[in-house]
Amino acid sequence: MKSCIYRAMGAILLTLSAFSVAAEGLMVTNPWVRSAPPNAPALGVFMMLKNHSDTDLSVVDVRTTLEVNRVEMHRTMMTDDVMMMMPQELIPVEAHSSTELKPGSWHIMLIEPKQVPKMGETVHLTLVLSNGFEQMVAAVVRQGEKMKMMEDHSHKMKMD
Ligand SMILES: [Cu+2]
Repeated sequence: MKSCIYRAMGAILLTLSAFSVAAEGLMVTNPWVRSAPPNAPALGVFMMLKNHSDTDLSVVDVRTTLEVNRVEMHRTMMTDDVMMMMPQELIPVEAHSSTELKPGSWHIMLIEPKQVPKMGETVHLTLVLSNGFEQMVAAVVRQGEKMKMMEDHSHKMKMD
């Protein structure tokens, strides 16, 4: 009798975990890469990340099929009246919350692309999440708003 109940509970737990698989990732909307001249030293990638789960998540690593020197996660912040891009260990997306990667804020940076993709081309990225889930994102190259020329990433900051 007892084992029967346990078995039933086990079945319910299995069902629940099967359902939660769908919620392991983040909802990604409007991923895009800012178009850049062919000799650009770095490319900015932006998107909206939504976490509909009950668990705080974060992006802990980013890979791309584009040939680049490396991929970094950045946050542009105002320090002593100067806009600076600071490399980040992760991009947090709290439970039932969202984090927008946008110019002047959080963003992903593709450093030293061997070949800069053209307008309209797609860049494939993999977001590695804190729960081990890996999420594919296809970001289209398009023109950024003309604001914030300072955002165009001179990358003179210290990288350690
Ligand atoms: Cu940057």
